[in-house]
Amino acid sequence: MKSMGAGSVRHALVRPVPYSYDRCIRTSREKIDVAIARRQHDEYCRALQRLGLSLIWIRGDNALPDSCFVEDTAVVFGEKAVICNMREKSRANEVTEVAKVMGELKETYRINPPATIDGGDVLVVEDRVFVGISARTNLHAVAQLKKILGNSRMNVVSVKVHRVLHLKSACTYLGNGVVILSKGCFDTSILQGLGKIIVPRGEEYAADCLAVSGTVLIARDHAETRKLVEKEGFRVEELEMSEFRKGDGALTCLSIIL
Ligand code: CIR
Repeated sequence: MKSMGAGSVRHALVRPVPYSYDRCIRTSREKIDVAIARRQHDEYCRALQRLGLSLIWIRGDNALPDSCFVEDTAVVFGEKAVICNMREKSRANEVTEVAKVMGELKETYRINPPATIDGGDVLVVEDRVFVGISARTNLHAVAQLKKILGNSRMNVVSVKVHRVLHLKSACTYLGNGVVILSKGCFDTSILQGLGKIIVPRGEEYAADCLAVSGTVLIARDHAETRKLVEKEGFRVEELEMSEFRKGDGALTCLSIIL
Protein backbone atom coordinates (compact mmCIF):
# COMPACT_ATOMS: atom_id res chain seq x y z
CA MET A 1 0.00 0.00 0.00
CA LYS A 2 1.24 3.49 -0.84
CA SER A 3 1.76 6.18 1.76
CA MET A 4 -0.48 9.14 0.94
CA GLY A 5 0.12 12.86 0.67
CA ALA A 6 -2.85 13.31 2.97
CA GLY A 7 -1.04 11.62 5.88
CA SER A 8 -2.18 14.17 8.47
CA VAL A 9 -5.89 13.69 7.70
CA ARG A 10 -7.85 13.22 10.92
CA HIS A 11 -11.41 14.49 10.66
CA ALA A 12 -14.33 14.25 8.30
CA LEU A 13 -17.31 16.59 8.40
CA VAL A 14 -20.51 14.74 7.64
CA ARG A 15 -24.21 15.60 7.75
CA PRO A 16 -27.13 13.17 8.18
CA VAL A 17 -29.33 12.16 5.27
CA PRO A 18 -32.52 14.19 5.83
CA TYR A 19 -35.92 12.46 5.75
CA SER A 20 -36.70 14.76 2.80
CA TYR A 21 -33.77 13.37 0.76
CA ASP A 22 -36.11 11.94 -1.87
CA ARG A 23 -36.92 15.56 -2.81
CA CYS A 24 -33.29 16.41 -3.60
CA ILE A 25 -32.28 18.03 -6.91
CA ARG A 26 -31.68 15.26 -9.43
CA THR A 27 -31.76 14.19 -13.04
CA SER A 28 -32.86 10.58 -12.52
CA ARG A 29 -36.48 9.57 -11.99
CA GLU A 30 -35.67 6.37 -10.15
CA LYS A 31 -37.39 6.14 -6.80
CA ILE A 32 -35.13 7.00 -3.88
CA ASP A 33 -35.51 4.93 -0.72
CA VAL A 34 -34.58 7.29 2.11
CA ALA A 35 -34.25 4.50 4.68
CA ILE A 36 -31.74 2.70 2.44
CA ALA A 37 -29.90 5.97 1.80
CA ARG A 38 -29.58 6.45 5.55
CA ARG A 39 -28.16 2.93 5.94
CA GLN A 40 -25.71 3.53 3.10
CA HIS A 41 -24.66 6.76 4.80
CA ASP A 42 -24.08 4.85 8.06
CA GLU A 43 -21.85 2.40 6.19
CA TYR A 44 -19.98 5.31 4.61
CA CYS A 45 -19.39 6.90 8.00
CA ARG A 46 -18.22 3.60 9.46
CA ALA A 47 -15.77 3.20 6.58
CA LEU A 48 -14.34 6.66 7.26
CA GLN A 49 -13.94 5.79 10.93
CA ARG A 50 -12.26 2.46 10.09
CA LEU A 51 -9.79 4.45 8.01
CA GLY A 52 -8.90 6.51 11.06
CA LEU A 53 -11.04 9.60 10.58
CA SER A 54 -12.94 11.03 13.47
CA LEU A 55 -16.33 12.37 12.45
CA ILE A 56 -17.58 15.90 13.04
CA TRP A 57 -21.33 16.03 12.58
CA ILE A 58 -23.17 19.01 11.16
CA ARG A 59 -26.69 19.17 12.59
CA GLY A 60 -29.18 17.49 10.24
CA ASP A 61 -31.96 19.55 8.66
CA ASN A 62 -35.03 18.02 7.02
CA ALA A 63 -35.79 21.37 5.34
CA LEU A 64 -32.66 20.91 3.21
CA PRO A 65 -33.14 17.78 1.06
CA ASP A 66 -29.60 17.84 -0.38
CA SER A 67 -27.81 18.63 2.85
CA CYS A 68 -26.06 15.24 3.17
CA PHE A 69 -23.94 16.34 0.18
CA VAL A 70 -21.87 18.45 2.52
CA GLU A 71 -18.85 18.62 0.18
CA ASP A 72 -20.57 21.32 -1.85
CA THR A 73 -20.84 23.77 1.04
CA ALA A 74 -17.18 24.50 1.77
CA VAL A 75 -13.63 23.81 0.63
CA VAL A 76 -10.66 23.43 2.94
CA PHE A 77 -7.13 24.50 2.05
CA GLY A 78 -4.91 23.71 5.02
CA GLU A 79 -5.88 26.14 7.77
CA LYS A 80 -8.27 28.07 5.53
CA ALA A 81 -11.86 27.15 4.79
CA VAL A 82 -13.85 28.79 2.03
CA ILE A 83 -17.62 28.82 2.51
CA CYS A 84 -19.37 28.44 -0.82
CA ASN A 85 -22.14 30.55 -2.32
CA MET A 86 -24.33 27.85 -3.81
CA ARG A 87 -26.24 28.66 -6.95
CA GLU A 88 -29.20 26.34 -6.31
CA LYS A 89 -31.72 28.21 -4.13
CA SER A 90 -32.87 25.06 -2.35
CA ARG A 91 -29.27 24.41 -1.26
CA ALA A 92 -28.15 27.95 -0.39
CA ASN A 93 -29.00 27.68 3.32
CA GLU A 94 -26.93 24.52 3.73
CA VAL A 95 -23.89 26.69 4.34
CA THR A 96 -25.24 28.31 7.53
CA GLU A 97 -24.60 25.40 9.89
CA VAL A 98 -21.42 24.39 8.08
CA ALA A 99 -20.03 27.92 8.44
CA LYS A 100 -20.70 27.83 12.20
CA VAL A 101 -18.81 24.57 12.65
CA MET A 102 -16.05 25.55 10.24
CA GLY A 103 -15.60 28.85 12.08
CA GLU A 104 -14.56 26.87 15.17
CA LEU A 105 -11.98 24.87 13.21
CA LYS A 106 -10.51 27.07 10.50
CA GLU A 107 -9.85 30.62 9.36
CA THR A 108 -12.97 31.06 7.21
CA TYR A 109 -13.58 33.07 4.05
CA ARG A 110 -16.71 33.49 1.94
CA ILE A 111 -17.45 33.39 -1.74
CA ASN A 112 -19.87 36.25 -2.44
CA PRO A 113 -22.29 37.08 -5.30
CA PRO A 114 -22.13 37.31 -8.25
CA ALA A 115 -19.79 34.38 -7.69
CA THR A 116 -21.37 30.97 -7.24
CA ILE A 117 -19.53 27.77 -6.48
CA ASP A 118 -20.16 24.22 -5.28
CA GLY A 119 -17.35 22.42 -3.47
CA GLY A 120 -17.77 19.51 -5.88
CA ASP A 121 -16.14 21.66 -8.53
CA VAL A 122 -12.92 22.13 -6.59
CA LEU A 123 -10.26 19.49 -7.06
CA VAL A 124 -7.14 20.01 -4.96
CA VAL A 125 -4.02 18.17 -6.11
CA GLU A 126 -1.17 19.06 -3.77
CA ASP A 127 -0.48 22.75 -4.57
CA ARG A 128 -2.78 22.89 -7.61
CA VAL A 129 -6.43 23.86 -7.33
CA PHE A 130 -8.57 22.97 -10.35
CA VAL A 131 -11.93 24.70 -10.45
CA GLY A 132 -14.64 23.35 -12.72
CA ILE A 133 -16.69 25.94 -14.56
CA SER A 134 -20.06 24.23 -14.55
CA ALA A 135 -23.78 24.90 -14.19
CA ARG A 136 -23.03 25.66 -10.53
CA THR A 137 -19.64 27.40 -10.54
CA ASN A 138 -18.61 30.54 -12.41
CA LEU A 139 -15.48 32.54 -13.19
CA HIS A 140 -16.28 35.15 -10.51
CA ALA A 141 -15.76 32.38 -7.97
CA VAL A 142 -12.40 31.53 -9.49
CA ALA A 143 -11.32 35.19 -9.19
CA GLN A 144 -12.39 35.29 -5.52
CA LEU A 145 -10.63 32.00 -4.76
CA LYS A 146 -7.44 33.32 -6.34
CA LYS A 147 -7.59 36.34 -4.00
CA ILE A 148 -8.23 34.20 -0.92
CA LEU A 149 -5.32 31.92 -1.79
CA GLY A 150 -3.18 34.78 -3.10
CA ASN A 151 -0.53 34.60 -0.40
CA SER A 152 -0.30 30.82 -0.46
CA ARG A 153 1.64 28.52 -2.78
CA MET A 154 -1.60 27.21 -4.28
CA ASN A 155 -2.06 27.74 -7.99
CA VAL A 156 -5.70 28.10 -9.10
CA VAL A 157 -6.64 26.88 -12.60
CA SER A 158 -10.15 26.89 -14.10
CA VAL A 159 -11.47 24.29 -16.53
CA LYS A 160 -14.79 24.00 -18.34
CA VAL A 161 -16.85 20.96 -17.31
CA HIS A 162 -19.15 19.11 -19.74
CA ARG A 163 -21.68 16.34 -19.36
CA VAL A 164 -21.37 15.95 -15.57
CA LEU A 165 -22.61 17.96 -12.61
CA HIS A 166 -19.23 18.85 -11.10
CA LEU A 167 -15.54 18.54 -11.95
CA LYS A 168 -15.16 15.95 -9.20
CA SER A 169 -17.97 13.86 -10.69
CA ALA A 170 -15.40 13.10 -13.40
CA CYS A 171 -12.06 13.29 -11.60
CA THR A 172 -10.66 12.74 -8.13
CA TYR A 173 -7.19 12.75 -6.61
CA LEU A 174 -6.00 9.51 -5.07
CA GLY A 175 -2.73 10.83 -3.63
CA ASN A 176 0.87 10.09 -4.66
CA GLY A 177 0.46 12.11 -7.84
CA VAL A 178 -2.29 9.92 -9.28
CA VAL A 179 -5.73 11.09 -10.44
CA ILE A 180 -8.63 8.96 -11.62
CA LEU A 181 -10.86 10.34 -14.33
CA SER A 182 -13.59 9.74 -16.82
CA LYS A 183 -12.77 10.98 -20.31
CA GLY A 184 -14.72 13.55 -22.29
CA CYS A 185 -15.84 15.81 -19.43
CA PHE A 186 -13.02 18.39 -19.29
CA ASP A 187 -9.70 19.21 -20.91
CA THR A 188 -7.39 16.69 -19.26
CA SER A 189 -4.24 18.48 -20.46
CA ILE A 190 -4.52 20.53 -17.23
CA LEU A 191 -3.42 17.38 -15.39
CA GLN A 192 -0.01 17.39 -17.01
CA GLY A 193 2.63 15.61 -14.97
CA LEU A 194 0.16 13.51 -12.98
CA GLY A 195 -0.37 9.78 -13.21
CA LYS A 196 -3.81 9.02 -14.64
CA ILE A 197 -6.22 6.15 -14.23
CA ILE A 198 -8.92 6.34 -16.90
CA VAL A 199 -12.13 4.62 -15.87
CA PRO A 200 -13.39 2.19 -18.51
CA ARG A 201 -16.51 2.98 -20.51
CA GLY A 202 -19.60 2.02 -18.53
CA GLU A 203 -17.83 2.63 -15.20
CA GLU A 204 -17.77 6.45 -15.38
CA TYR A 205 -19.49 6.75 -12.00
CA ALA A 206 -16.40 5.25 -10.33
CA ALA A 207 -14.32 8.32 -11.23
CA ASP A 208 -15.80 9.98 -8.14
CA CYS A 209 -14.13 7.99 -5.41
CA LEU A 210 -12.56 8.93 -2.10
CA ALA A 211 -8.98 8.32 -1.04
CA VAL A 212 -8.23 8.22 2.67
CA SER A 213 -4.80 7.29 3.99
CA GLY A 214 -3.89 4.90 1.18
CA THR A 215 -7.30 3.29 0.80
CA VAL A 216 -9.64 4.21 -2.03
CA LEU A 217 -13.35 3.92 -1.39
CA ILE A 218 -15.15 3.20 -4.63
CA ALA A 219 -18.78 2.59 -5.53
CA ARG A 220 -19.71 -1.11 -5.60
CA ASP A 221 -19.79 -3.03 -8.90
CA HIS A 222 -17.01 -1.26 -10.79
CA ALA A 223 -14.71 -4.27 -11.06
CA GLU A 224 -12.51 -3.00 -13.89
CA THR A 225 -11.87 0.30 -12.14
CA ARG A 226 -11.08 -1.57 -8.95
CA LYS A 227 -8.40 -3.58 -10.75
CA LEU A 228 -6.85 -0.44 -12.26
CA VAL A 229 -6.73 1.32 -8.89
CA GLU A 230 -5.22 -1.73 -7.18
CA LYS A 231 -2.64 -2.00 -9.94
CA GLU A 232 -1.46 1.50 -8.98
CA GLY A 233 -0.76 0.20 -5.47
CA PHE A 234 -3.84 1.42 -3.60
CA ARG A 235 -6.01 -0.65 -1.29
CA VAL A 236 -9.67 -0.57 -2.36
CA GLU A 237 -12.92 -0.84 -0.40
CA GLU A 238 -16.30 -0.86 -2.11
CA LEU A 239 -19.42 0.84 -0.81
CA GLU A 240 -23.03 0.59 -1.96
CA MET A 241 -23.98 4.04 -3.28
CA SER A 242 -27.23 3.30 -5.16
CA GLU A 243 -29.42 5.88 -3.40
CA PHE A 244 -26.83 8.66 -3.65
CA ARG A 245 -26.24 7.94 -7.31
CA LYS A 246 -29.96 8.49 -7.89
CA GLY A 247 -29.50 11.92 -6.28
CA ASP A 248 -26.54 12.74 -8.59
CA GLY A 249 -24.12 12.34 -5.71
CA ALA A 250 -21.12 10.08 -5.18
CA LEU A 251 -18.40 9.28 -2.66
CA THR A 252 -16.64 12.62 -2.28
CA CYS A 253 -19.91 14.53 -1.92
CA LEU A 254 -20.79 13.09 1.48
CA SER A 255 -17.89 14.52 3.48
CA ILE A 256 -15.32 17.25 3.83
CA ILE A 257 -11.99 15.81 4.88
CA LEU A 258 -9.97 18.06 7.20
C1 CIR B 1 -27.29 18.42 -6.37
O1 CIR B 1 -27.78 18.35 -7.49
O2 CIR B 1 -26.81 19.46 -5.94
C2 CIR B 1 -27.28 17.19 -5.49
N1 CIR B 1 -28.47 16.45 -5.71
C3 CIR B 1 -26.08 16.35 -5.75
C4 CIR B 1 -24.81 17.01 -5.32
C5 CIR B 1 -23.63 16.13 -5.47
N2 CIR B 1 -22.47 16.77 -4.98
C6 CIR B 1 -21.27 16.59 -5.49
O3 CIR B 1 -21.10 15.94 -6.51
N3 CIR B 1 -20.27 17.22 -4.91
